[in-house]
Amino acid sequence: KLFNVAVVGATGAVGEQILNLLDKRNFPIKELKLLSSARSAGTKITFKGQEVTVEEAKPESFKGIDIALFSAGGDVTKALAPHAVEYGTVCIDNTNAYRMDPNTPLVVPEVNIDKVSEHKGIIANPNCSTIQMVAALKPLQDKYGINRIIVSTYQAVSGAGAKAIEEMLRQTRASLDGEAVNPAILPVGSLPVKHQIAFNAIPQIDKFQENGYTLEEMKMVNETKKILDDQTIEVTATCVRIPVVYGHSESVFVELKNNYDLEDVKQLLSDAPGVVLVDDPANQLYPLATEAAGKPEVFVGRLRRDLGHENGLNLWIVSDNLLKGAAWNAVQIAEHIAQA
Ligand code: 11C
Repeated sequence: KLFNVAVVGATGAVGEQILNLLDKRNFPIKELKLLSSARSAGTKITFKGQEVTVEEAKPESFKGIDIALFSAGGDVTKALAPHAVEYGTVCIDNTNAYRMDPNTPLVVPEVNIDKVSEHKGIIANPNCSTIQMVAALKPLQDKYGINRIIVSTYQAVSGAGAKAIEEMLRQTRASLDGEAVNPAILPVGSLPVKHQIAFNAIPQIDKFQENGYTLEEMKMVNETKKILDDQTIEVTATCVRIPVVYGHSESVFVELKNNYDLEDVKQLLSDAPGVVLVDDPANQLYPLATEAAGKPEVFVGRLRRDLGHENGLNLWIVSDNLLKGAAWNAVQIAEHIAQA
């Protein structure tokens, strides 16, 4: 069977990766519609040798569309996805708009693909930093149970969009040349205060919430509990932006419910779908953002038994935030729907 597919946000950093993957995976497309804001409409994109003109996304754009992949920001999803659902389109949404909606499945295929069948028109793709963490922790949850997670992230600028990449590169050159860095985008484009990202680490990703955590940190807390389907798991997150272009890295402490065998944990992670164990300290092998960039898997290493907590385990988790963290996870869901 072939499908009419729409990509909303086709000109953005994630949209570009979605198109690459639909092409590479030979997704069974009958007709491809590329949609964007009015600003980017008219852009021409070549897909499988054919030029497709990007159209402004409107409610009626979804008539006849079977599957729509949204990555144009939460406001766009909120404005358009309900109309798409009325036309019978299945929406796979990369934004934060519906993730915590109890009627919307929040899906990481390696963890909870069965939830897709419960959808009522919209399936949410989790935040990038959550996806890679739960993909690695799921096999440990299944075998040993999880009480608690403490995570600190080292997130790439591409998570904040193409303009943040440009800003980091521009500031790096300016700084090396002894010129002013003039921060303009990070940490949050819509907030008045900006900070230098070149040669820096900014402990703020997205806006602060009333509880003192940032929205990115609260996404990790709430989405993790929903995806791992256990509201009792305690999650503490500190999310930090660093001057890396592609690939989020995470230092994770996980307290398991039961005593574990470290060699068994390594075996579980070696066997886990979509996970690659890179853990050979003797040869200085561990996951690196530069190695994970461009690859679809989640890389895990630096496995160590905690020195204080008997059931504590420390690990380092790295993945390409635009691929498994966004586009690839969404295309995996789309493939699942197409095969159903
Ligand atoms: C970042 N995690 O690195 C964010 C980007 O909710 O999908 C993805 C935001 C989201 O800045």
